[in-house]
Amino acid sequence: MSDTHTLSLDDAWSLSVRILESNGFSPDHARAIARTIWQGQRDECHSHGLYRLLVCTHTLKTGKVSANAVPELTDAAPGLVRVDARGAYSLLAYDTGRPVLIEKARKQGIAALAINHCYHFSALWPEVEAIAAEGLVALAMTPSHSWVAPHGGTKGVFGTNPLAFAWPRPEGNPFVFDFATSAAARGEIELHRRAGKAIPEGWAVDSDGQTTTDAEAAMKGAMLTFGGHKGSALSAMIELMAGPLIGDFLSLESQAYDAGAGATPYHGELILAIDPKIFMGADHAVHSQRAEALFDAVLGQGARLPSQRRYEARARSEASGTVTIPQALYDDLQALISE
Ligand code: NDP
Ligand code: PYC
Repeated sequence: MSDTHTLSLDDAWSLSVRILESNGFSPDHARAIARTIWQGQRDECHSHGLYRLLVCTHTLKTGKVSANAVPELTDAAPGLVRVDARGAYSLLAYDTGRPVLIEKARKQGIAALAINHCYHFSALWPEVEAIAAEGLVALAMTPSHSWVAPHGGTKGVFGTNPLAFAWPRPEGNPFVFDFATSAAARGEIELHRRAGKAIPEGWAVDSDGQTTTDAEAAMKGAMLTFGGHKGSALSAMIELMAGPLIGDFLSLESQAYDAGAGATPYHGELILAIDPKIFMGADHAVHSQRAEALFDAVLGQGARLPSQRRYEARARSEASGTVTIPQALYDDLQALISE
């Protein structure tokens, strides 16, 4: 028997919605969650693709996340829209706040969306890409659980704290990067554990503070930041900007709130949108071309842009109309369908 399973893109969508709805998520939440999971799988971001259905349904079973809370939007200031997710996953809150964020950024050049009281499991690139599709520059960040040791330490303080950025381009896909500020996303370690594979050195230390390549020991110990003290400082910035600044939890507080349930992290998210037409002024087209020269200088020497792999994966999935996942994951997903 093959150790992989191929599904059509349509079946990946309907399987995701069916699992989420049959486990109790409201249709609106199920669709908002399924959209980001489906996009992740389509772009071969396996740590935030169909695998996350296991995480979302587990979190629902812990009784922590709301399956049906309706997000509450507040127009907090000319440059700030807040959406209270009211204890649900972040995606519906993001969908609720994005149109107002875009309108505000277009009106005054820059605006922020603060999402509060949300469970957050998703990749951030779908969010910044959606804002770039409107011609705006976007930056998004969020804490998680305190799995990551500060540079020089061995105990978790920071989350895996992703940072995502999108820059709209005159032609084609936007320039997008999206990375955890840990050496790798927690999801990558989870996938290594599921596959019984060793993790690379430099990702984590065990509970005695010793470097480890054992995924299980890494999950019990502490993850490490990317780029040493630089990733550590960026991670601290994300804690502050998407934590206390917006009146929400740090990763340490999210971990304490979890109280061993093993649920998705619970905290806030900060998303900024900038209208380049307002910032660049009358010479917008000229400055936009200068940005293109930067990308040409990268590509011209054989280096690649971030998201190039992802866009190629997207084109491949769309051409074949399919996605492929491990058979063991497919079996686990089938077991999640409750009638
Ligand atoms: P990766 O290290 O796989 O990739 C990070 C970024 O670097 C991507 O934009 C990637 O583009 C780019 N990149 C990779 N290799 C190169 C290269 N050789 N040259 C140029 N660019 C390159 O991601 P992470 O493991 O750090 O994160 C994975 C996902 O996990 C992210 O989407 C993140 O949002 C999510 N996450 C979510 C969290 C949450 O709390 N919600 C917490 C932590 C992570 P490409 O994709 O094209 O390779
Ligand atoms: O992969 O680090 C991760 C992660 C944390 C929360 C969601 N994904």
